[in-house]
Amino acid sequence: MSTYDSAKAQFADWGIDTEAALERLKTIPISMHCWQGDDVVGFEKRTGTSGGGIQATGNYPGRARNPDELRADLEFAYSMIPGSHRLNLHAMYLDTDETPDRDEIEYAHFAPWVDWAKAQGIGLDFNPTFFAHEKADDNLTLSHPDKAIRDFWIEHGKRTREIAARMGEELGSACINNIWVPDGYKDVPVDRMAARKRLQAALDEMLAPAHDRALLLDAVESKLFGIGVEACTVGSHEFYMGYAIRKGTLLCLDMGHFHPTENIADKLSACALSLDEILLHVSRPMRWDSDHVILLNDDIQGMANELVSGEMLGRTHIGLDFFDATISRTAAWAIGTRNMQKALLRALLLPLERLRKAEESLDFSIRFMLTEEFKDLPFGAVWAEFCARAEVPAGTALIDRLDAYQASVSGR
Ligand code: RNT
Ligand code: ZN
Repeated sequence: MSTYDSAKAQFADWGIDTEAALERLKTIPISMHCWQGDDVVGFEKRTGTSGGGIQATGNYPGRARNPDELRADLEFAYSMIPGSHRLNLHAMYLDTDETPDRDEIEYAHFAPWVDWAKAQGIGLDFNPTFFAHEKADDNLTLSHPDKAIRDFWIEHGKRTREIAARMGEELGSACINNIWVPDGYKDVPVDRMAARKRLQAALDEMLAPAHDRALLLDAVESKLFGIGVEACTVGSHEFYMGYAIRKGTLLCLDMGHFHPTENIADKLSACALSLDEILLHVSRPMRWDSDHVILLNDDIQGMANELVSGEMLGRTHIGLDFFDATISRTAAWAIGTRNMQKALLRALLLPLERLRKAEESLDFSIRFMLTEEFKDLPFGAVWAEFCARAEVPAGTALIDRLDAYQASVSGR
């Protein structure tokens, strides 16, 4: 009997069909973020400033310096990840010899990405870039008191929506355009209301042009605090939660954007009752919004369990948001994305019916015994089978491949 067949039999003893779990896992796309590949630098041919509190730490060799290098790295990373996924692109990753400012970008500047995505058979997601620009140096963009600066960023946002809608059309799959602005104050502001009213009005204007939801899905992402915005973030969770419900946009829950002791998995069902669709930025905050590469830890597992038990997979879009420049960037993508998939697989293999029954009948002893005893089941064998069927390596073979690729790019 093969290792997988033996695992399959063990799960079957608990009434769980591993084949059904594997089939389901195949259908769940993960939107991999382009910015892990180059430390959130982007390809604008202008001297950008980092700004917005977004900065990768480390100087590991092999950073992608241009779109071709980034695409080569992405192709390799996808080939190490079972299943079919998406790419999440930021507007600062344009691929053109032209030098448009943020309020001048057009679809043509991103067309090479779409051609590539078509050839790869993957969908694209998109983001306006409201940081790393001199007009964001005050850590204020859409809520800036200066109307000219607000208008500049509104125009940027409108253009990204047009570009995203065209991407969705070309690829036959709705493109999520996720809005995150760094706006906030280092020290205690006097008029939070005024700032929030400006942000609200700017968002209204940016989102006014109607687009087909089959092509474009707008999302808004909140944050609690960050470097330089310790006292107040204009686009806080409450701000965007209300905004998304009123305007019918997606709400993006970034796992690093809450107080470090908050449980983001717990928020899913609570938010989902008032929202049609949700976007996740799966990330790992360590003491603060540090964007560490995700581990297969309790936070990630808790999120996957909620997605499955709350039946929210059909309306939750899973995106990743981490960046670490102290390790191989392609390994970060491959291992991080695989961790999300492993968590989903484990969630799909849970004895949910029995657990639910125990909880409904207030038999918390059985619930406790089941969850803990279940941890001994051979999940690894089912995961290895998933990789083998997708012709993707696992174990030492995976490590050898990741290591060899890193060696091939470390001379950059
Ligand atoms: C920043 C947000 C945002 C960014 C990316 C690059 O705190 O998490 O999602 O990480 O847009
Ligand atoms: Zn995020």
